[in-house]
Amino acid sequence: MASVFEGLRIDGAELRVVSLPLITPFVVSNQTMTDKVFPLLVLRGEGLEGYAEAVMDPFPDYLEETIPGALAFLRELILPQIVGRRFASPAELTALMAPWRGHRMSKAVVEMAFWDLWCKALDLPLKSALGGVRDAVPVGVSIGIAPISATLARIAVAQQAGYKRIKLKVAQGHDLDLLAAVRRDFPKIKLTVDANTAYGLADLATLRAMDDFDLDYIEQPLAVDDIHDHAIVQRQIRTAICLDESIRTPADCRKALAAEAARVINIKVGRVGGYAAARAIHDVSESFGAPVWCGGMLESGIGRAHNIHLATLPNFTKPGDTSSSSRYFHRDIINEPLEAAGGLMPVPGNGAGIGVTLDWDFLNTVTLSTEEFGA
Ligand code: OSB
Ligand code: MG
Repeated sequence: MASVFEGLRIDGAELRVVSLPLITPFVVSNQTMTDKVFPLLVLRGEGLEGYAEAVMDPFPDYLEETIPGALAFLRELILPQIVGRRFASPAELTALMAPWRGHRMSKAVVEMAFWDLWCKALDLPLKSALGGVRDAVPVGVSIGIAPISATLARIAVAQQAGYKRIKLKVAQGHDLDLLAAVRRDFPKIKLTVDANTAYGLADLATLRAMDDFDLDYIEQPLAVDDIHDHAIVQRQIRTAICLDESIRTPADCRKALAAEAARVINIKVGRVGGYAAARAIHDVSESFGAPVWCGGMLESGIGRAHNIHLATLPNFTKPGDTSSSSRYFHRDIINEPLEAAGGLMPVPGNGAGIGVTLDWDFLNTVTLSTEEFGA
């Protein structure tokens, strides 16, 4: 173990693309997903393995990054810089990648896999290394766009399972009637909506009408790059705005909260480029008195485990999107179940790192491509 104090050498890396069929296609305002396709990165060192999955989509639907772009960036630029090199801490790896602009989801998968590997070398749960304070995290569900009757049925199932909040995807024409029907059947549930940038200032009347439905927040109503217009809308509605896509850096978070463009922040470690940025955004939000919650990108068990560890930090006071793996997949690529009970998702594993292990045999059956780097 002494060698860890001199730094941990990354001996090799394995980069796969995995495709897992979704039980139910996921529909949001600007995309429909039938299979969850994602890059999976394994970093090797000290005879151990660190794992992470990347959250960019095949096409640039959610943000600009794409899987083909990420594979090129990882293969040609990042992995050749880090394989064979020794890092004293995850912070040293973050610093190496910091001068490169953008590519946050690609940088995140590398940093996250290294955190897992580093924690395993130190025999420390990831949650402890990050400064987490919980053994289980409160979770809700995110329900995609579907006919109102189907949505009501899915809410009933999630309610019975004990989830602590229901988030509904909304878009123009799939909003006020939906909310009226949901509130008629479920007057008391904790309810939020996520527009994934579907609205503009011209929709102010619709957004204002959402005040009638006692929503905990409206997530990302306007464009990715529009903190200014979010502030205009926030001044004219009572319901809190929560920002997701618009917050990529701690500075974005500071500017949004200072401008009162939002009162709640969604943190996705992949969107913001890794744990260093995610923790800084957590801290900036706390300094403004703004609660945060952990978003999701329909991750497999590897990304889901990372999300759960992150959500143990103290200011993650609202339920996150990291619901049970069995809601998404018939079979996951990890050996351990990641299942919530009573709206609480236990932190996986008592051991080191992310606390879950790969089911390699099943993984091989859902792997589209594999590339090896180094030894
Ligand atoms: O905006 O939070 C989002 C899924 C894909 C892309 C964007 C988002 C989502 C979700 C799903 O809301 C959250 C989850 O269940 O993992
Ligand atoms: Mg969102």
